[in-house]
Amino acid sequence: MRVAIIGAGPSGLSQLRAFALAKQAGAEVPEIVCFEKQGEWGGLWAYTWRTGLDEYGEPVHCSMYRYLWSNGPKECLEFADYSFEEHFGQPIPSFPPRAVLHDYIVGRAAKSAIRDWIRFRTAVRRVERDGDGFRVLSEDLTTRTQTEERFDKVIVATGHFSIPNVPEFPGIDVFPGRVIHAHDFRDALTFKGQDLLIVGASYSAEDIGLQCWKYGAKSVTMTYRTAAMGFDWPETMEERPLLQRLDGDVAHFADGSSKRVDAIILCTGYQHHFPFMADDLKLRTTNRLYSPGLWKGVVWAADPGVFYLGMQDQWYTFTMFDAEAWFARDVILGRIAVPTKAEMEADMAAWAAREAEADDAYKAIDFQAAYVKELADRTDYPGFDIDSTVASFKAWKKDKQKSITGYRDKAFPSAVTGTMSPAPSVKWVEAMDDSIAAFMGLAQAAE
Ligand code: FAD
Ligand code: NA7
Repeated sequence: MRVAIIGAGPSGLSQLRAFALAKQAGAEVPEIVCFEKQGEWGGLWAYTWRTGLDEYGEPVHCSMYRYLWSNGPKECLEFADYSFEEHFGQPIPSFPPRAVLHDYIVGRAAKSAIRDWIRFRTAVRRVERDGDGFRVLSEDLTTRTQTEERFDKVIVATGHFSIPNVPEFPGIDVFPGRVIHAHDFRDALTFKGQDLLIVGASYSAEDIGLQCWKYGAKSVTMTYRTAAMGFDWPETMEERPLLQRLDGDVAHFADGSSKRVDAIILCTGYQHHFPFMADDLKLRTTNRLYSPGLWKGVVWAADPGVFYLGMQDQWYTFTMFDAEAWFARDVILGRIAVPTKAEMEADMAAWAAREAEADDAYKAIDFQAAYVKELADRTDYPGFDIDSTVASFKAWKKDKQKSITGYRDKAFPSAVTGTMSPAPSVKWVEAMDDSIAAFMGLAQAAE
């Protein structure tokens, strides 16, 4: 049997790890080929300064930026089979910067013999059904050669926070300052001393707005479509109802107010985009907790030889990708039977109904925890204290309400080791250096 995995980000790496551990335990595993269009593994966490198109003319995948600190407690994403303490050799604070999380992700990957399964700088161009298997067309970006191969199963792990959703507003075409989407934001210092307009009211708006405030923007005005985020913002940050139009450099809002701005960042989310998947295999979904058509959120019910990983709106990340990857592996190895279409439909309908009831953040956390638990319980994924992660998530939500600039200074217990994290010795608002060395220095100082 041959299995294609598309993407070597956290989800694809979870999948490779799941197969590697089964092999190590003596199972007969299929031949695996992982296609990764970037030159390195780690997905979004592999930072690049590039924006737009990369050196091969491919859309740049990275949406991350400098000075990005984890926006949730690391204890809620900790791998059950590889703790932070094991990786770093000591307990570290709960909200690490990007480089630390990147080191952790690739650190676990490097422990398994999976790198040889990855074809780097190779983009998948087309996946379609071909009899009892799939035809996969890929392109080696360095040689520009295309290869067509047959696989028995295809696992899509290409992420969904890379292709921007870009709305238009009257007057934006002649706005005299810079207009970018969050996908192309790299360095808050670019906006130092400027009056900044941010469109959107979710994680990107919140974090990029705060970043720009922290690194010296003169003011940050955030404009919302549905509801304000409602945090107790620092003095030079504020929220206003939706932008209606721009007259030159003056933004006009739905409440009749206006504000002169120097630059605009559209933090308006991303699209699930799979141009390489044939129509009948293509997931079509918005950013939600339970995407339609995926049995157990993973198996493409219309054609169960296709799997999607990490396609949910994400409270849980790495742990959820692991639970999904272990589940997909066990379906492929025949350890978990795929039920009839009717049974899959009934199960998906039941989960969709639960999703409809998860109408606030606390219920959404419970929903996703139940989902992760159901999948993990059906495999040999190591047990971890998921109730502790639920408690941490809920405490974190409350911490943010109390202090949007101070929540990253809190500490949480590991659901894997039980160890309480140290508090950082330098507060997030004062920590300007996002390197591993600086963070580990802080971690040591906090002991
Ligand atoms: P990705 O990380 O997107 O990886 C997908 C991989 O597929 C990439 O390597 C890409 O190159 C490859 N690929 C795509 N198309 C092709 C193709 N056609 N052929 C071959 N390869 C292809 N999560 C957290 O837990 N904590 C955070 O603090 C956090 N912050 C975030 C901040 C930002 C700005 C963003 C955008 C996301 C953040 N996330 C965070 C969520 C993030 O989605 C996950 O942590 C994680 O990166 C998702 O992993 P993935 O493997 O599913 O997708
Ligand atoms: P999200 O969470 O999908 O949020 C997108 C936001 O963009 C949300 O507030 C939307 O408003 C807003 N949006 C979308 N279209 C428009 C238009 N046309 N006008 C105004 N506002 C709009 O994406 P994020 O980038 O914030 O977060 C994605 C991930 O990146 C997340 O996991 C983080 O960890 C980092 P709505 O509230 O729907 O009205």
